[in-house]
Amino acid sequence: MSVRSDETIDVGEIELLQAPDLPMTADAILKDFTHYFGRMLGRRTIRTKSPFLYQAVVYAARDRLMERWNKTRMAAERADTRRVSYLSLEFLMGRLLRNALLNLGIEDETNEALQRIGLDLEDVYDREHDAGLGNGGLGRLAACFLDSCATLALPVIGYGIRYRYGMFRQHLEDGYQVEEPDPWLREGFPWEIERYEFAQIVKFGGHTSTYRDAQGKTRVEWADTHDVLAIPYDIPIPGYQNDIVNTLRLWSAAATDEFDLEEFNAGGYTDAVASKNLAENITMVLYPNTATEEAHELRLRQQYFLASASLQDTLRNYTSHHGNDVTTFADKHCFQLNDTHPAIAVPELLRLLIDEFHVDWDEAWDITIRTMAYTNHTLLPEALETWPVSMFRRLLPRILDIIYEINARFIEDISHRWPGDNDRIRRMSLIQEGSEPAIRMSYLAIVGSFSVNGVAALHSKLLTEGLFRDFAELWPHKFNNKTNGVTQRRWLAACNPKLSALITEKIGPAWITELAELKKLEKFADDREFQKEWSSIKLANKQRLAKDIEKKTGLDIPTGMLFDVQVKRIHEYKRQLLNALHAVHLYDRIQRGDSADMVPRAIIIGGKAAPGYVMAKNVIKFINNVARVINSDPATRDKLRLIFYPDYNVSAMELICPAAELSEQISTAGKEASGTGNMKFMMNGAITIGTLDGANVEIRDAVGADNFLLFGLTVDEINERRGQYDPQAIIEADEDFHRVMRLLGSGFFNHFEPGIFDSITQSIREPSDPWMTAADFRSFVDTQKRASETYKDRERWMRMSILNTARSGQFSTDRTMRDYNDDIWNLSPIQLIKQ
Ligand code: 26Q
Repeated sequence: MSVRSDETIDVGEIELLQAPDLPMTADAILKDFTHYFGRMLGRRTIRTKSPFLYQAVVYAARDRLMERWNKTRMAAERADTRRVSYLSLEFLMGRLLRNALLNLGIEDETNEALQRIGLDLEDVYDREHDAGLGNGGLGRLAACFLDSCATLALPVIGYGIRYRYGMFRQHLEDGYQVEEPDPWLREGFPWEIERYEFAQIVKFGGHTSTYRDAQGKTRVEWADTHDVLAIPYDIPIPGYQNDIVNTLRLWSAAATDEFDLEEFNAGGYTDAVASKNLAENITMVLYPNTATEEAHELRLRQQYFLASASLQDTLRNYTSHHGNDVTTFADKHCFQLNDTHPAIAVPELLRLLIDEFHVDWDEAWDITIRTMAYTNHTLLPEALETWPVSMFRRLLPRILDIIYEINARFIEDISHRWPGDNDRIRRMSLIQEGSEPAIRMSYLAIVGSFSVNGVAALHSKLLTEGLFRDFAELWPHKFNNKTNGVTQRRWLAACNPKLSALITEKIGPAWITELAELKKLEKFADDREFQKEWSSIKLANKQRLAKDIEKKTGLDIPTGMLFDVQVKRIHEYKRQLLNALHAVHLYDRIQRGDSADMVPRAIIIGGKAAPGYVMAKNVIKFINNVARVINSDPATRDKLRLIFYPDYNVSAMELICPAAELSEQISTAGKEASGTGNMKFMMNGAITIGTLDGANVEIRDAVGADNFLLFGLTVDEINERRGQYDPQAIIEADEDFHRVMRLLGSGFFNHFEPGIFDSITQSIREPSDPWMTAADFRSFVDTQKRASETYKDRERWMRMSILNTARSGQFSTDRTMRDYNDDIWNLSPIQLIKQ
């Protein structure tokens, strides 16, 4: 034993946790709960609404995770196998408690423990704030991936940002969306462990200069930088009842020194302390998905902050095993880039290898392109990320040097392959020329990666034929598809306990880790008894949702109505507007007395609009105005409801998808990369009404054309139509459509707010409307009618519903992660050390 200069005592390495595992019994859980509530949190009286109640339950569960977490880390460290870092600016985790208990296998025990002291576990679940560190699909996908990787025992670590404010909360005022900050950390976040010992320094600003080192080699120095400290906070990610606990590591920014000494000496004490903010601002807030908006410098800082801290952390881990010899780095690590948001990791890895590890360019490049893999999530050209070169020069001069060097060498390669093809060079250059030259982040990601994938079969095909065609021609082997999925642990087992129990009763519990097992439900599709149970569970879930909606909006929905649901971010390409037009059409039918055989419907629409997306916000106002008219008209009471579900988030979806009967997946063909809500609905027995877009194509193939309500133009038809699209003519030729547009034009839904929907009606009548809403109106309305007709035939509908669940097996992220692992990552599962 020796005493070091910093007064800590070095006892060598002692392995703790040789103690036996904590018991997983109700007795032991209650004992621990009492300990945390009373002794650690220092509370005496139990009130149902108290956050401390929730916190104490988390600590009791966390202890049990912690043992497994340490063992998982120990096993991974000892085996020193290849691992993956999943880099993402977003992890939309939602709540963690229910999932943790389910995966630990102690939901019943915890429930029993709490019941003994008169508490209800459901109330405790409700006390948790959503960790809303993401915008939508891309962020939630990352969260589902982590659950599946832990369940498959794959050594994957998530790296992200610990935003102080996540996705904004949506309020409605007079039908308008109002954004409010989401202070999700205010009552503390008991899942995280601060790991100050792994803090990293990230550089910004300054300038670069070259010098010769002792060996006479030219080196680059990046000096006079403003440094920011990156502090990691770890969150445990348990696998399903397999004793594996992986890690989500979120970085938080802090000033490197408590205050800047120089400024302090110059007498600017307050300025010095205040400048801490500059550093800490970096992780203050999640940016909404408005890639079309002007570039925000702080967003670029976030991207570099995440990439640099995570890469340094990975290199630290690597060197602890292998010293400074990085030749095998690419064998040991792979970075999966969740869209281009962390693509700056490509030049950053080169910088670290060249400047810090003194590797020469060719070797550093070889390591980089054997290490990076890129996933694309969009087909919209306007959504491809670019950053002004001028911003890079100011913020990250060394990184800009490196990007220029990558581009110079890349262009050299192209001109060898296609001599004199200057147009191609201009098209493929990483730098977009113009009055404000900009870096094309997707091209940087493609050039720097060994794998580029889309997220559904159609999307991946369209990428190689369109946006990335030149690159696919150059490197066909890089391009591949990995169809998205969702984790059935959250999206069926946890959120739909009644259906889960019924399924398990019939086919056993294997589906929880092998979703393809659901196929075994097919044989019950025509079983009347089973259909009855299936239908009564759906009804119970509808009642649960109706209660929640009543609480949030004051509106009561008769649960006999067909629950017709569209929840997702509000975007023109997703065409919430088309859905609203259908609602107006149904209302019009009721008004004109054409509703005798109408199936009563509740149309539920929910989602957030990016704060700067004027058109999307107007669509929300439009839906709310139409809803107010419909819901307050006695003539429609028994036939039609339109509900805008406020503040849609992960926890809301957990109530919504088990209750949905009709799933609206109605994007303009060729615009939705995949969709994942479509999969959650299908898994819970909803029938899809959808276009041939994204993963809808694969959903329809899986469930069969008879069990999917297809409508609308295909990608090819949309493209053929462009240029000769005449929405006016379509409206004139269609009596129903004409009436709908006349209602809108007459100001029927905005009597006291003249003109507010002009931009909406104009967009529908616009020949250059990119979303071609009018083109699909007729086929949408007809197909909705087909849906209603089918719904009347209860047995037919139940059969379709059961078959949707039964055939959803391939849409598990377990399958997605196996695909990534087989084709891109090549990881061996973690083998826990038996004791
Ligand atoms: C970019 C630059 C600056 C600020 C924000 C952004 C930004 C942030 C988030 C751009 C896009 C996003 C999110 C995109 C997203 O969620 N895409 C969805 O990804 C899902 C998972 O693959 C797909 O299923 C959806 O089809 C796709 O829309």
